[in-house]
Amino acid sequence: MQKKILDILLNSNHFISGQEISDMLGVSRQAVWKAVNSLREEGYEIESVTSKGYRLVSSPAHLNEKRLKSLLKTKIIGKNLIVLDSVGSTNDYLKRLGSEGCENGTVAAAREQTKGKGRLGRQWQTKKDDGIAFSVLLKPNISPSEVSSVTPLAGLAVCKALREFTGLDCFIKWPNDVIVGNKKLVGILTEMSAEFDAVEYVIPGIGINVSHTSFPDEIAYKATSILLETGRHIDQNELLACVLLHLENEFLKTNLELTPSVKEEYTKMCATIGREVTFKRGTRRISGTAVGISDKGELEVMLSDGTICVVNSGEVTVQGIY
Ligand code: BT5
Repeated sequence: MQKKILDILLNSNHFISGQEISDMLGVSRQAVWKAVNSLREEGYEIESVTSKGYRLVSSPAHLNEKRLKSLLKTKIIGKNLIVLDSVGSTNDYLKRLGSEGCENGTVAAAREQTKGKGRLGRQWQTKKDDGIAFSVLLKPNISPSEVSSVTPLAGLAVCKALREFTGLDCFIKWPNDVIVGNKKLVGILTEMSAEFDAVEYVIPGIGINVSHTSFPDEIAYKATSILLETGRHIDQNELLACVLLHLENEFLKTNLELTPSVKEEYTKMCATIGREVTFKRGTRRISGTAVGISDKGELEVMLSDGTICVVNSGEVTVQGIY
């Protein structure tokens, strides 16, 4: 009923009376009034003027399950969608569902994370409604060694979606960031559960900085948001619908394989490739030029003697980026 009233309001650019709506839907005016109030509680701004009726002024810009569902164009990713007001970590939340047999493609998103996780025990920090935090449950028929393609594919999808949606000149910083200039806009943390040679589930978790006007001191020099970069407030539901569509395209296109054409696209969008990088091998620090990614998503680095070294840990320093 709320959904039907919302559709009517979305499709009319003038006032529409409570009587007209109640006639269209065959419900009482009291029921219309109640549903309008519920929509207001969800963040829809609805003007009501005596003798004219109702008019939709604005939709909620923060994550909202109903609105996001109405915008989704995906077939699998997000068909089962959960939007939480607050959660420790969307990755942890989805891991629980994953081990309870929840379906492939389930998405859990949250307006707030109280224990947002980065890699290696680090933190992912955002305040309520400043950023989008979400995770996707994938149940692919691949072996654990093939799971390393998920982060590059997610990075590629998010980078494409952000370019399309915001017009920003975003790039991927191997292995798991999307950056603008030399600041981080997105972080990705992929976790999995596997037994012997079978993957039970893989969960890419993605944090996008949207409406931050500032960051805590310790990350301020290397973090940025869409608002800071564009000066524009955007609807998080529209952005997430766009990101999920791109994720579905990348994940389904190649059954999670990094095919030559995917690698070519990745290389064009990767800020790390073509730069001087430094990484650790045992106790030695080695420098070289990043030249590409392997079929497993590892960074290929050319050393001064022309040999190619493959790096799979994220602890690579890139000259010119944080
Ligand atoms: C990441 O780790 O960048 C992975 C972040 C993944 C976050 C998503 S949100 C949804 C899902 N649920 C979770 O609990 N996590 C995922 P890493 O490469 O280790 O980078 C972490 C580092 O980035 C921190 O140590 C800070 O230096 C910095 N950082 C923290 N919060 C940031 C932010 N909002 N923007 C930019 N940088 C940030």
